[in-house]
Formats: sequence, C-alpha cells, structure tokens
Amino acid sequence: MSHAVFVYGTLRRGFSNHHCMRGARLLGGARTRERYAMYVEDCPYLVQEEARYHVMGEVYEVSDAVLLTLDALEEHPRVYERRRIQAVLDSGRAVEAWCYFARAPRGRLLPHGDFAGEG
Ligand code: PCA
Repeated sequence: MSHAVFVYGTLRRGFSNHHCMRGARLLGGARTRERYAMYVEDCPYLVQEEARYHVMGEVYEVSDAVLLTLDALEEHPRVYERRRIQAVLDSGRAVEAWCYFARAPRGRLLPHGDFAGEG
C-alpha cells in the first residue's frame, strides 16, 4: 500500500532527514490548501490551529515501511502527530496527504510558510 505524504521541513530535498525518503516517489512540489503557522527552533513545527499562510513543501508517495520509519522519526503521535491535509501540487492537482503537525510548537514564528526561505 502507498501513502501520500506532504513534507515541509527536514524531510524536504536538501535537508537533514531527506535520506529517510529513500525509495519514495516524488509527486512534486506543493503547498497546503489551508493556512497554518510554522515555528522554528532547530526544526520546524507546524501548527494547524493557527491560520497564517500556505506552507510550501513536497508531496511523496511512500510505502508502508517508509511511513513507519517517518512515524518513528517524528515520534508520532507524541511529538508530531500525523494528520490528513489537502495539498496542491505545482501542477495544480489537489491531493490528500499525510502531514506531521507539532503537538507543542517551539521556537520563533516564521513570517512565511517556507522552511527553505530566509526569515
Ligand atoms: N520533518 C517533517 C515534519 C517537520 C520536520 O522537520 C517534515 O519535513 O515534514
């Protein structure tokens, strides 16, 4: 079985945990359909209850095994909780995907929804 996952932080291309996406198929760059807030300490913490901006990331299709690896990495459901969201691919196609939200955000509020951007 495969699962679509929207990643917005260290799992993105070029970041520290991206190697965990090995074997995953990139569906494309994407943004969230809804607005959220992102706090950053060493890694980003997404908050679902605070509607500020669309969040940029990538959507991957992953296997059961990779999803379990990601759950362990993100310490779902204790530290991050995996929830369903709507994402919009750069192509314009809407997809439903899993996303890891922070249970207790830490750090400072990013002024925009792109962990790869400055600020
Ligand atoms: N890793 C997950 C959630 C936050 C993080 O740093 C991600 O990239 O989506």
